[in-house]
Amino acid sequence: MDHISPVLWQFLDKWLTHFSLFPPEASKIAPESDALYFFMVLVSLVGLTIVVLLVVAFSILYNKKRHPQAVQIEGSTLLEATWTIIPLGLFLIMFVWGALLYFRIYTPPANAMNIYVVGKQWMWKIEHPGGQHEINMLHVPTGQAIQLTIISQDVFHSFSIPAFRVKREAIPGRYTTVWFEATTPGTYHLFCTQYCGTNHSQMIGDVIVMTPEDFKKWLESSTSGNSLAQDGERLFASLSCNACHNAQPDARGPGLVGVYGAQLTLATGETVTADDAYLRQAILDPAQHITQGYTPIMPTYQGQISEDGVIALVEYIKNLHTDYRLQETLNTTQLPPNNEVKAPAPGQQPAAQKEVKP
Ligand code: HEC
Ligand SMILES: [Cu+2]
Repeated sequence: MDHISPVLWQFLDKWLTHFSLFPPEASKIAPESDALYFFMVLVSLVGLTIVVLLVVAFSILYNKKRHPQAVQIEGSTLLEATWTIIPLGLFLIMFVWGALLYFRIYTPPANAMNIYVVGKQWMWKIEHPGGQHEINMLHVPTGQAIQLTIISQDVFHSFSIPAFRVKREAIPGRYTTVWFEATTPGTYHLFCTQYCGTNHSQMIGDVIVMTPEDFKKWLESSTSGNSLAQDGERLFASLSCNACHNAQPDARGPGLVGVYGAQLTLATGETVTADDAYLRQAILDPAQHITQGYTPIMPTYQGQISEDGVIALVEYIKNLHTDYRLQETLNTTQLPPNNEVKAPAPGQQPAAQKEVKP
């Protein structure tokens, strides 16, 4: 932190890390979060010292031997104003400082790389957009904002990386997000910090921070062959979503191309932004939000698709930038082995719609 003397800061940091009171600071936000924390500890210590000094001083100065007869003193506006305004000012500093930090921690930058995290009794499943899956491990590069989209498959969990000063609840039925930017390559602890059943204490893992080059190598060596969006594409076809969402003029469902991030008008006249959470709900509980101009005919898929499946579908819809992709999904439930689907040559009609298997 630049507003604290660098020497003092390094001393504090080294000392605390050395005594394991504090985890290392391995993300961009960590020193900032610590600075606020130390400020609060400092204010508390000063307050504690003042109170202790006054208690001791008063009990000596005004004890019964010196003052057998108590004298009542009443009213001092100056004194009362002082002990009101100074703490108020200090608390307001903490409030504003904390709020600014909070908004930074919970508002991912637009260029953040998204990674999905599914918590379940008792493990963390990590899914990279490229289709790399990990269990109780999270590989990330340095110098890149990483956004985590977190959900639980069963009970409440809490995803925490102390070295990054990052923690977020994993809630069943709802996506939550948090982001960080790792600064130092290394291995850091990953915890579930919410008691979630018998083996809660084993719901731990490692975050492996790598240089961007090493991370690229890791991504290439850990690929499962299919990206998440490709998994989603298969699922989309095998669940016959394309019976209604097929970008045809007479389609019974709205087109899904470019829907991610768009402003949708609902039948109630409200507008909503189609983010991850909205897409998830649109699939699992379509009756909740009916899009204007459509009848509520979409069946609910609650209980039929796992959280991993929903993530794959959401990732597929997110990556639908052209109708062509949707047409391909229509044409086949089995993608070509290399998954390389060539775009149609300019002027050429996209592949015609074939019959969709029921
Ligand atoms: C029987 C036809 C039908 C099927 C099958 C169907 N949908 Fe829908 N879907 C609709 C209709 C109609 C709407 C618009 C009304 C609404 O919001 O419920 C819709 C809305 C949506 C939306 C919200 C987007 C928007 O613009 O409103 C998403 C996302 C979606 N569907 C995804 C899917 C997925 C994924 C599947 C397969 C698992 C699927 N749908 C299966 C008919 C269908
Ligand atoms: Cu847990």
